[in-house]
Amino acid sequence: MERAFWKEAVVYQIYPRSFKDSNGDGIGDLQGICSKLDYLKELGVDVIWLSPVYKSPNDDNGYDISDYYDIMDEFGTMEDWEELLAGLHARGMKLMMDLVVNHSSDEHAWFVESRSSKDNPYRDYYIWHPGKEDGSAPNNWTSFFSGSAWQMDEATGEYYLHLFTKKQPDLNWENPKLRKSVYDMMSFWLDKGVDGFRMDVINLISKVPGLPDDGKEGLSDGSPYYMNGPRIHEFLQEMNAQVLSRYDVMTVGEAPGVTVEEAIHYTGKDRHELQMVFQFEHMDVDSGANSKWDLQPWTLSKLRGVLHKWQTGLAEDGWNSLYLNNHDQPRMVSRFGNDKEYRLESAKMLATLLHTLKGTPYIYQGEELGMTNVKFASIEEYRDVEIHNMYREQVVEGGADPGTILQAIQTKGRDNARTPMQWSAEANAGFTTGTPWIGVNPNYTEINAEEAVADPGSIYHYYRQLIALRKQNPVMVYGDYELIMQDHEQIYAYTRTLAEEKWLIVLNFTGHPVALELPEGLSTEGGDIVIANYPVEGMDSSQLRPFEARVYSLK
Ligand code: TEU
Ligand code: CA
Repeated sequence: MERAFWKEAVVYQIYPRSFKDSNGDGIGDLQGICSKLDYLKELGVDVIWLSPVYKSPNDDNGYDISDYYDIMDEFGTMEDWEELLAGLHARGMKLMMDLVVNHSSDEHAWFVESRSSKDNPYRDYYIWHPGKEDGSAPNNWTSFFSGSAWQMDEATGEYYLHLFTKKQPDLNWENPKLRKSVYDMMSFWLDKGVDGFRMDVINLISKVPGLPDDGKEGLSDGSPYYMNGPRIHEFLQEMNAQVLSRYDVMTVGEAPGVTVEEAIHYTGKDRHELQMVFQFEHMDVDSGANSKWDLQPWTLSKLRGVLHKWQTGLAEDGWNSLYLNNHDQPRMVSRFGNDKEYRLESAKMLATLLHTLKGTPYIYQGEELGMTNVKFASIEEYRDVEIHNMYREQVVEGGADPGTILQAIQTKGRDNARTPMQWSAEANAGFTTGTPWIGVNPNYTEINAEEAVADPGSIYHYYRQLIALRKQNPVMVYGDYELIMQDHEQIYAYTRTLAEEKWLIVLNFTGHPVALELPEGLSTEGGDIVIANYPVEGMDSSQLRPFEARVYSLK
């Protein structure tokens, strides 16, 4: 067991646009965050991961960066950012910045140069290709955000690659000059005192040479040709040698499509690449084979199967990141809990899972309040480019039933996570004095931070307790994970063991009481409850109540 700060830490993700508006323009900003630092400190989190705050035309809310060295106008100035960093450091917290270097904005100076002529010195900062003989796109890859991943550019008559929107051209990592530019930029921020990076879709940066496709007619998934591509480990090791190893930093790479075997290559002790990756397998348990919009019921067996595989897969080498939602996912309590009859219980149960699996927990803003999915009644109320592109493709061009598609958006759309943080029962949930850039979830009158902080039984206080427990109990961080009752259809149960200390975690994933029968050799007799989401008084050791969660320290 090698101890490390980043294993013991709890991370809190801020999506700045939706966190807190300080000047009434309806958009969250850096001064807004500065005004909430004591709230974060009270919660007890150690690290803030800040979604992008760099200059951006906001085609994808900051994930399209037009200047990596400057701050987005709507969010404030470099001075505001420095104040934020100093405020965090003064409170003993750290700051992880989002590093978005698979692509930039098409408004970045590099791209403006690159597209201007074929012999421009920045031409090879991006991925250009002539069309096929008939003038069609170079290959059949789809963009993550609908349609082809290629866009024809009139200036030079060639196509450029964009795995995300047209306004997010992919950077060419084959070009050593581009790599050097990225490393210089990372050093700039690290020299300013940044404590780490969350790296956006970092496992997509290496594309198979020649950019082949699967030969099928029509658009097709190109991910086999760019996910965990041929030079990915070389690039990350180079980045590590040239930048990361010179600083004491925390790193997590977002890695859609990553397998356990690959994750060990990214995060293994002797690999000198990253500390953690965000894997996506547990986010796929309620999707059909083709798309996240193809709604499928999830089962506990499926969810547990994935989590268990990752727990055991990274037990010896590598390290897990743990998350149940973020700015791209629906709210966890609406997805895996019950946001109606058992919102409180199920949010706490899921929080227990998040904090007692082995790995580093990542909390997404509002999760600690049990914020829920929103149900906007019409497509016009949604803001996300992914949602609008998909709607256009499916409904406007494809003739799909608008009601069915709207339901998929209400269930899976990214805007579920992006409604303003609910601070109080005041107008606009206390997020802004102006008109919020996206609608506030109408349930803010009941679900908000002011209420939660005042109520000792709230989800917020349960998170505080879990975070505090982590600081006092190394078993929560370093204890070995072992699954028990592996086929149970309602209960997820496991133990964590470190030397003499053995914890038992039992989680009822249903809205019904369920009998609790521990396997032979395990007994809660004489054990203590470490934390639970129902009062300890009246606890029946033979039964779990709806969404009940208990953590025992066994004797
Ligand atoms: O997301 C990349 C990604 O693969 C997904 O999470 C994606 O947003 C989701 O599957 C869509 O269904 C990252 C960022 O987290 C996301 O916000 C950006 O839009 C995207 O990269 C492009 O930068
Ligand atoms: Ca603002």
